[in-house]
This record gives sequence, C-alpha cells and structure tokens, in this order.
Amino acid sequence: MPGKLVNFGERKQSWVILALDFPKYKDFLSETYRLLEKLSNMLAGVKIGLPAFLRVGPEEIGELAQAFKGELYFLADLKLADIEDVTLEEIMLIESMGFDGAIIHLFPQCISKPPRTDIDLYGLVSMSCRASLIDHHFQDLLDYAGSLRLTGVVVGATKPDMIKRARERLGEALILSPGIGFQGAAPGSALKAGADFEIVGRSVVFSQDPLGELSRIVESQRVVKRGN
Ligand code: BMP
Repeated sequence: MPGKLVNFGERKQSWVILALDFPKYKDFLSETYRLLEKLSNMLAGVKIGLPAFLRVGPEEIGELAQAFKGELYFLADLKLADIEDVTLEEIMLIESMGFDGAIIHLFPQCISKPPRTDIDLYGLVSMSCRASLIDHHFQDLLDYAGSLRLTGVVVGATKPDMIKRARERLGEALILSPGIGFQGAAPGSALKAGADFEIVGRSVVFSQDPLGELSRIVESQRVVKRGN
C-alpha cells in the first residue's frame, strides 16, 4: 500500500492530488464523476474534504472511490484530531469505505503508538495558512510524525522552508503539500522544495477549463522533475 500513491504519480507522470471540497454544483456527485473522468489521466489522486463528504454522505463517497479504484488514489481529509480511540475508530471506518489513505492532524498528540491499519496515514504538521501556534512546535511535530511511522506528512506549499526541514527530518516519508494556485504557491514549487505531491483544488475545479489548467500545473511539475 505505501507505494500506491507513488505508483500512480509515476504512471501518470502527475504529482497532483485534486482537492474536492466545495459543493459548488447543483448535482455535486454527477459533476464530480464527469470531472474525474475528464481529468483522471492527469491525476495521481483525489482528496475528499469534509464539505464534499457532508454534502453527499459516506455511502456515495464510498461508491465514488470504488468507481475509480485502480485509476486514482483516494485520500480522506476529514480533519481528524480527536482522542486516540475515536481517531482509530474513524480511521477504521475510512478504511472500510475504500479509501487508500487518510490525513490525521498531529497537534493534539493523542495517538500513543503507530496505528494498526492497512491504509496510508499522513500527519498534518504545518498548514498553508498562518497557523503560527502549530509552526512554533514544528520540530516536535516532525519528531512525533517520525515516531508514529506514518506514510507521510502534510506541509503547506506556502512554506517551502518547512518542506525542506520535513524532508531532512523524515527522509523517505511522503510529503503532501496543499496551497498551490488559489492560495498563492506556484505549481511545481513544493516539489522543488522537496515535496512528493501537490494538492490542488479550486484553481482546477473552479476553472472554466479544468483540463487546460491541470495540464499547465502538471507540465510545471514535469519540468521540476526533469531538473531533479
Ligand atoms: P485549494 O487548492 O482550493 O486552496 O485547496 C487546498 C486543499 O488543501 C483544501 O482541501 C484544504 O482543506 C487543504 N489544506 C490546505 O489548504 N492547507 C492545509 O494546511 C491543509 C489542508 O488540508
């Protein structure tokens, strides 16, 4: 399982995870199927956020994940930041829905040992927004992520120095970086700083030409990859 996301990236030559958050459409689910069919050749994965989850519900999200199995990596971003037993229950339910991975927030530090699960876990250790309280404890959070032996971490693309520090501290762990496009970070910039995947939402989803916009982002990534 840990290599699954990496394999999708290599196969598609795209290191984009599309963030699906905003239930902008009247019929979010059927629009999402159409969008993913159009974009799937150029996406490594899809991140399902809480608004989308609340809009369509777990059953239909599970069906969406099943429909694109083998084509896209499905990552659940349900802002998990609870006591250990509750978080473990949430992870188990996310796994049973067919997701390949889940993001957990590490700042509560409630998880006492590496969670036993077959899905990949990514610990959020810094955010793309200000989040200065979290950043104040960045090194501790990196150490904590290391001790939990997670698949990877989430670090904002708007903070390239922190991506570099995460890479130094965590070696081979995957680094996922949101904040590309709409939040100001340039496509490819997080990869350049040492991230493995860039999470992109609104700049593609809200574009008049999502395929064109995604193609431009992927091309920037390929340029960075060729330079590495
Ligand atoms: P957008 O490209 O539309 O800004 O979306 C970014 C996505 O990444 C959203 O789903 C958001 O919840 C997520 N995200 C983020 O932007 N910053 C973080 O620090 C952590 C996130 O999960």
